[in-house]
Amino acid sequence: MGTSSGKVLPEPSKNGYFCLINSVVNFKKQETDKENCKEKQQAWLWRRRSDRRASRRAISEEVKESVHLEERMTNPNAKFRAKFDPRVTARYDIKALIGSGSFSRVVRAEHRRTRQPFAIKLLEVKGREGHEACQSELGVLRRVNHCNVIRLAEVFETQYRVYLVLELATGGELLERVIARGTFRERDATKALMMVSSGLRYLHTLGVIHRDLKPENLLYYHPGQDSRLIITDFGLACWENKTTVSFQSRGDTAVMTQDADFDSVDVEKSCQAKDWAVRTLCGTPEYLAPEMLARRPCSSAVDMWALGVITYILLSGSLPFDQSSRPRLFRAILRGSYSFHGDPWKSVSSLAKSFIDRLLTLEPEHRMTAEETLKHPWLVSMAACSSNKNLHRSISRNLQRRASRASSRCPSSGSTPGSRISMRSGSRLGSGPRLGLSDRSQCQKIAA
Ligand code: PIT
Repeated sequence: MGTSSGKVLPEPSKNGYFCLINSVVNFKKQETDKENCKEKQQAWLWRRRSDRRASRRAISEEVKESVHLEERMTNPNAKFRAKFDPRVTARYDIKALIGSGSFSRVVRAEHRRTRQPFAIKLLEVKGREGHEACQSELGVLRRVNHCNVIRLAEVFETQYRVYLVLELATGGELLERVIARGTFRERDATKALMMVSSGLRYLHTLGVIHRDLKPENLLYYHPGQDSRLIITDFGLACWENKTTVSFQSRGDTAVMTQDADFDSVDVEKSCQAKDWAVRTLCGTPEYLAPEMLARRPCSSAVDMWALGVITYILLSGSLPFDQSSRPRLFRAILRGSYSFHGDPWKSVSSLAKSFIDRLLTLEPEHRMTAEETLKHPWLVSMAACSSNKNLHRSISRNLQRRASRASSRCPSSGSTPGSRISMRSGSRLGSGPRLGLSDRSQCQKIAA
């Protein structure tokens, strides 16, 4: 490193030296050869200059290469920078990798002209399946505009990659913040849930079902106390069929049937039976609604079930359905068998428990809607009449316990069922599993 093209010059070609010596020797003696040699000299000088230029180019390439190598060794971000289309890098300065999976990466970037920060999600799209999944995600993102839902600024598409320029959320995941605080009371839970419910009410009114609601998909916009909470990751989202979309079992294959007029293209693209496999085979089944497991009609109520699971976690640091094997876990979900036993449930108000019960209701038609959650007395009062007990110690202890159990069961992937209270960056719990982006992308691969 540090080689400068001015100091280390390339060896001139033998021909070049030969011509020079030749011309010096003969210069005075043979006037007649003067013109001849002049031409040769010029040719040599030209060659020498071009040799030098070529060598300089070679050196500068070498220097560049070694700079790249060193950058790659010292800066892990250099590798993914190369993955960006020049159109994207012309407009955005790629700063750092903030999340990655098998087919997607999220980077922090800065708009070169306005200096405004953004998150760019890079999706590797392969084959028809990949394109369709991506178009469906894009279709949803292009239409949403709400303070509790991630906003899309622009999109760049190439044959094999799609770049989603999104608003940048820097406040961390919901559970990260719970852990980071010294205190956590029911009131704090209601604040967060109000924002999620508000985002969900908006999505459901629009006809969007998120279908992958979990704590790691809920990000704070900024690190301040008053930050809004944002719903992200629409990779499994679909448009709700206002009539009925049902899955009928035909042997091993589930077939989607639809009753009446609706935007069949979108629904067909996203609400396919294969999504069931995606969610159950390698997704996060702890948040799956019973009707999804039973392959019954799927509606926005599946998000409300997931919100019930999230509320349970938020107040206790543990999962309502926490069986160590998938068959047992699925059975528990299908029966709706959960309890409020153990720490810290004794200290949690019955209003909060009623909120959870109204969400973890087996029949989707009887489950609270997003609109109804916002009218539930626990949320409306912001837990004013509820327990003011600091639940922080029990919550973090339960989360910590789960993280260490998960990592001892499956140290590398953390993909054992029952291990899924995850934080994308896992910074606080250290050994906790990291799902989120990587998990979903992997599933799309398996399902395709
Ligand atoms: C951020 C910060 C961050 C992740 C994201 C955004 C990801 C957002 C996202 C991911 C999706 C999607 C929509 C948004 O469909 O750490 O600002 O898969």
